[in-house]
Amino acid sequence: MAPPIAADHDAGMSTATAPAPSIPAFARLQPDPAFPLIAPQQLPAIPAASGQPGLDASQLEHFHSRGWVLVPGLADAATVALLEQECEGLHERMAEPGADERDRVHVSWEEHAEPGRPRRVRQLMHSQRVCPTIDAISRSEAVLAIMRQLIGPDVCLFHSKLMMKAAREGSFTPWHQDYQYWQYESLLPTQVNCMLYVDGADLGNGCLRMVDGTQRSGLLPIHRIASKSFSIGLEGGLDDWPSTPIPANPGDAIIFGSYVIHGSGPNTSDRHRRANTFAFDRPGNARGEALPLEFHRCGRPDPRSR
Ligand SMILES: O=C(O)CCC(=O)C(=O)O
Repeated sequence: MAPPIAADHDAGMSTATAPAPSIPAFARLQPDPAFPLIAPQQLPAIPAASGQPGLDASQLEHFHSRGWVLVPGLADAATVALLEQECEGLHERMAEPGADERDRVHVSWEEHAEPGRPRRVRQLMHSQRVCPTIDAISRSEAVLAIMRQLIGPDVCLFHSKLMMKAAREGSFTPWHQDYQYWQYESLLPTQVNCMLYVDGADLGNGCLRMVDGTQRSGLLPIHRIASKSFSIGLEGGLDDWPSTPIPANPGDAIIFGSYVIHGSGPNTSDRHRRANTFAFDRPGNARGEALPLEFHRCGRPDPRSR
C-alpha cells in the first residue's frame, strides 16, 4: 500500500493538540481473499509512439505505480464545446415525468439541495444514451487505444456515467473503491475508468482525489454510508487521509482502475464541475447476463451478447 505512512499519533496526547492520525483506517483492513490483490492486472502494453493515441511509456509507468494517470487534452476544444451543449438543460429534462424510462437512463439526484431551489442531477447512468458526443467518445480511437493497452484487445463499455456536481450544490463523494460496488455484477476487477472533465476542476469545485498506490490494496471491506447514490465506501473524511488532488482542464481525463481509492469534495464554488466516467471492461466478465451488444466496443464481443 503506497500512501506515506508516518508514526501513528501518540495515544497519550490530548485531542486538542493531537495531529490527525497518519495511518488511514483502510490500511488496517484485511482485503477479501476471493479477489486478486492488484487491479487491474498489469498487461505487457506497448507504449504509444509520440503523437499516436494511447499512453506513452511514462504514462504507463505512472498508471501502474500510482494507480492512475492524468491524460491532458484527451478531448479537444470542439468536442468539449459539444459536451457542454449536450449538458445544457439536462437537469430540467431529467426532471420531466418518465424521463428515466423514455431515455433508458438512471438518474440520482442531489439530496441536500438548498431549500426552494430546483432539483439537480447528481449522477446520470447510461449517459451515452442521451449525449451523442459521450457515445462517440466511448467509441473513439483516443480512448480505445488506451483501453486496449490496459485491458487487452477485446473491450466493452461497462458503463458511462455523467456526474454533474452542480455549482454550489454538488455534494462530496466519500472514499471508495469502485469494485466495492462492481464485485456484485462482475467476476474480476478488470475494469478501467476514463473520467473525462467537461469543466475545469480544482479543490474549490470538487476535483477528484486519489490515494496513490491503493490499486495494490486488494478489495477492502465495505463501510455503509447514508446516501442514495454513494452508500458503499470506506471510513474517514476526505481530509483525514493523505491523498493527491488532481486539478484538471476541460477535456483532460483521469485513467484509473477499480481498486484505487478515490473521492472528491463538494462543489462550494459558482462553477459547475461536470465530468463523465466511462468504465470499460473485458467482454465476458459479467456475473449474470451478458451486457447487450450495444456495449461492445472493439475486438471480440462476448459470444452471449445479443
Ligand atoms: O464525481 C466525482 O468526483 C467522483 C465520482 C466517483 O468517484 C465515481 O463515480 O466512482
